[in-house]
Amino acid sequence: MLDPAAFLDDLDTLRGIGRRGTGVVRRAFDPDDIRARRRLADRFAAAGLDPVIDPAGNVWGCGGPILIGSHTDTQPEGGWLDGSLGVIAGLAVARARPGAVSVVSFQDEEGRFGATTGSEIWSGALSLDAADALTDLDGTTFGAARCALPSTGSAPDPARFRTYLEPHIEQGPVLDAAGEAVGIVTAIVGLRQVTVTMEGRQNHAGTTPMHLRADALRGFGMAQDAIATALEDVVTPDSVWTIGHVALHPNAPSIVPGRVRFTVQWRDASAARLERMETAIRRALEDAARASVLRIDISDTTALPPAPMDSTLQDVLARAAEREAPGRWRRMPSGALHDATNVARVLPVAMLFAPSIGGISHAFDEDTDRDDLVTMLRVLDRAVGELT
Ligand code: HGY
Ligand code: MN
Ligand code: MN
Repeated sequence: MLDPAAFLDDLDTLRGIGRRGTGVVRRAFDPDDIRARRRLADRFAAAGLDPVIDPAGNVWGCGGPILIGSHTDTQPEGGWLDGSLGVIAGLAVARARPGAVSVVSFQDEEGRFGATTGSEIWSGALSLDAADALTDLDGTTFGAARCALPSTGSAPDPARFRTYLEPHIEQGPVLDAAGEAVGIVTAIVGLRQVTVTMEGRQNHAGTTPMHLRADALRGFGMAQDAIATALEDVVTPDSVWTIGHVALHPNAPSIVPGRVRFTVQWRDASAARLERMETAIRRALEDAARASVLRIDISDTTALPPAPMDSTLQDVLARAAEREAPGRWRRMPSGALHDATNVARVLPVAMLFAPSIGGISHAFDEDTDRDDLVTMLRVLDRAVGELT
């Protein structure tokens, strides 16, 4: 029997690990992430699942052929539901349907080191050796970080599963604005990202004449404008691009900045448009560096392709949604990235969304009405019933 109270209780308990006010901080392999993963393994065991922490830090509760999950690591300022909802919903359905379900919390979905690193490794798209060389923004490698969470076994073979279902919050405004309870995902957009370093000449802020400066921050400003202009003819209203991380060196009031490092990330549903955006962005960055007399280094591109969801599974979820929330659900694309993108390489996958209040996520005040969380759980359980 499905136990919504136990499900909400488990979500609240997980929220308590790394809690910051209403939100949570559990970066992949930080002490709170590790504490949460170990506790999860215990909860899996208590539910009759066979717990495994694999070498990449993914936590598995092995049971039946329907795999349900998401991630329990967070952004540097994360919400309490992003990722956790899918894992804890999977656990609740596993308890309700013994022998039907396995559960997983993939590691580093939020990209401390890569982008959806744990599921990328499990799906075979990234080797553990290559992952070990990935670094976070402070220079720590994935290989060094994962030593803090010793593996208890190898990851299960994808062949033991039939299906992957990932429940998640929408993280955008559509369902909340429409007063709807459930989203059935049609496809996940693709993402690309580069890290850029622009270098000029660090110098004295009082004595260096303006015309002799090679100011890295000025070059950054020009690059930002150049990217926006270059993309005007390439994008649609649904395309997005973000400069989300900037580090200025040495970042002091009386020093002309000598170096700036920043990320440029762009997302779109079309693989061809992602490619055209990349050409435009790289050219704009080179042009801005030349115009501001700075040296520039642009990293290799991190790339995840757009991923369509399995249409048969979408129909199963849609039937379940119509029973649990008649007339209050829709099919919709996902603008956020998910582990389902990688798992789609090895299994048929589908996703369902619960509304995000005000469309807020990747922020401490991310939230969802508890009735909507329970509705999503019931839709998931009904769908698993049909698939069993
Ligand atoms: O960035 C994303 O879309 C995901 O939440 N990691
Ligand atoms: Mn997520
Ligand atoms: Mn996220």
